[in-house]
Amino acid sequence: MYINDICKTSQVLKFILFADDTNIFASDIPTMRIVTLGKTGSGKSSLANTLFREETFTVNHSANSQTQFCQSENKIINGTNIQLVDTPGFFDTDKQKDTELKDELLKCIIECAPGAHAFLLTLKVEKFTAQEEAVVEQMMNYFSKEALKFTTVMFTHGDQLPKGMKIEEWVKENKALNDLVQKCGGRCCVIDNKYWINSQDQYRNNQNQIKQLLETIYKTIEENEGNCYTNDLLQKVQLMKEREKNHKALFAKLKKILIGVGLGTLIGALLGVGVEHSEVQIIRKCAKRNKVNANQL
Ligand SMILES: Nc1nc2c(ncn2[C@@H]2O[C@H](COP(=O)(O)OP(=O)(O)OP(=O)(O)O)[C@@H](O)[C@H]2O)c(=O)[nH]1
Ligand SMILES: [Mg+2]
Repeated sequence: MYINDICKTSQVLKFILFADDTNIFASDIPTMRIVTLGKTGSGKSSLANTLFREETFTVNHSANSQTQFCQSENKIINGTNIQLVDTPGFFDTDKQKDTELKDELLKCIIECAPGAHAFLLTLKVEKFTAQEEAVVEQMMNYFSKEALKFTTVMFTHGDQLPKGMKIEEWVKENKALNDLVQKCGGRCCVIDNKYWINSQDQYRNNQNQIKQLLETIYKTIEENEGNCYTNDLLQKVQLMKEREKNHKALFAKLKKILIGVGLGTLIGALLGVGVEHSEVQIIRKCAKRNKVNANQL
């Protein structure tokens, strides 16, 4: 059962929010697909762990290393089967890593198909320099207008927020940040994966903030009439997924088809930029060039 089957009324929404997670089987309940996105080290995996309330996702503590793989895990939270796809820093500009990242992005596309119900774009609460602004601008180039309707800006390192200040007030102090949040329908939340664990201050408390985040996501789903973000390519991958249940085999098949397709093109496939027209055509051309049956896609 998918979210759109059940998420149409606010009564059902309340059921989801306050359900008891024990004695629920994953197959009986809706699946909500969430994808973390953002720069390396912005706290994507830590946020995923805070949401899951356990150390499921790999966090990088070393300054030099970074997650090179996409990790997809499921957990029932508040009566919803959450499938969380944690991604590496797809928006980093290290060209040498493009080949590895491309494989990971392909895995992410397979896990996400037919599409995500929510994208969590993570940024740190920190001084928003011209360099940060440029990174955000670059990221925004990949988000289609449609994908932005499913995106929430998630600020990590909330402890850096000046005392007594709410995240919305802090965001308003910087035009570029404010514009970004407005592009995402004003949806933003704050968390501190390290310091807001058992805080007495209700605002600076992770569990309270996770509740806010889930409410924001449920509201987003309701606004999107229960649908996930999808496009032609993601739907085709979903059809392939239904035919080929083994994701490793499907990955090998898609990889063969997509030799020569650039990382940027694949990010576009996940987030919709150009996907309605050029992405699918480019991929079909590649399939032809790589002598793979394009009808597989
Ligand atoms: N103080 C503080 N540290 C955090 C927070 N979130 C993450 N960190 C730390 O920041 C570092 C990177 O965190 P990750 O969760 O691995 O970041 P990431 O975005 O997944 O990084 P990549 O997977 O490499 O792209 C780790 O040392 C975390 O402990 C936060 O909210 N507050
Ligand atoms: Mg990570």
